[in-house]
Amino acid sequence: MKPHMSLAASTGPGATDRRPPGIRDDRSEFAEAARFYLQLEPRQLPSRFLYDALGSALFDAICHLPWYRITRAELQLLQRHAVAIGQTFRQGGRVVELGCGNGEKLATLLTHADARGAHAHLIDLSAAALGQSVRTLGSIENLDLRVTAHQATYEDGLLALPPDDGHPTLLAFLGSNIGNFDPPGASAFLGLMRAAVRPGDYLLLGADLVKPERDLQLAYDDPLGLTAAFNKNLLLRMNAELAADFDLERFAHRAIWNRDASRVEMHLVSLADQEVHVADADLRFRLQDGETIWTESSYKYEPAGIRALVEPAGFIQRNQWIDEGARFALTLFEAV
Ligand code: AVI
Repeated sequence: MKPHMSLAASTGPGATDRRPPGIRDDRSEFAEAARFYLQLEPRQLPSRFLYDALGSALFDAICHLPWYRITRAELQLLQRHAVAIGQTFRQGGRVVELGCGNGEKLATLLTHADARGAHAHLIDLSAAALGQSVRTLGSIENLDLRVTAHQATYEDGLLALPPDDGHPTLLAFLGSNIGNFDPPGASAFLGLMRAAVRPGDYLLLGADLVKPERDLQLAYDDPLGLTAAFNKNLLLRMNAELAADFDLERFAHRAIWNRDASRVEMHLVSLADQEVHVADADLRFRLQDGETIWTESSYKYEPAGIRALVEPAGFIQRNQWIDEGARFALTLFEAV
């Protein structure tokens, strides 16, 4: 997902959205980004580059960790409130999911809603994710579901949506992917989504909530080390794709709860004074012992903050369901 045009003003890990593997993450784009972001102060890399094939597999594994509760909490909320959510696209309407992953969330919603005759549009950059989602949705029986896959950036996919023919539309942006945008980037992206629908259509947004620091630490620095591997894989990726010479032993994963900014930051910490060469980015630089490369921001919200973020884009909040244990919110907005 890379609604790049509208987000061009944003920079850094907090500004970049999650993008599944492949397609436009070609090497020259990766090299260009590495060259630019690794020279900033503080050094950083856009989080979308976390998702090559191995990174995506590691992220899928993270979603099964007991400490990372977003995915399970969201599935439960979708199941529990599917009937109410299903009213928004009624029979024969459309559901458009941005970043469909393996299709499990949409399948859960459609199975438990009265979604007969609905038309699901899946927008994702990853052909593998789209294929998996189409198979998952295809296996739901008795729904008379139509499924269209759009292999595209979010922005291009939204622009390419066919006219709605008078049918209501529900846009679904789940998994707290919104949290990987910084606030200006999130607002720009919400504006893009609003522009793709008409008054009376809906947006369903999954967003992770502020919770005790200890819970956030365990979610983003898990005892099994999967999140550390997910983060350090960026170095492996630069070595493999950009002829870099990062010594993975000389870096550690660090997750920091930045309370003032309300975000968890992932960093790669240099464990020594060292020089690094990223040959294909034509870049050589020194890292001091303890210096970090900032690789992701994951913003956490208060329930009212979600409303405050979304409504200025041209929506009005209609419902909000919260999993208090996991501190996760699913919020339904109507376009006005
Ligand atoms: C994809 N995104 C919403 C995840 C998050 O929680 O920010 C990515 C992730 N990073 C570390 N663990 C999971």
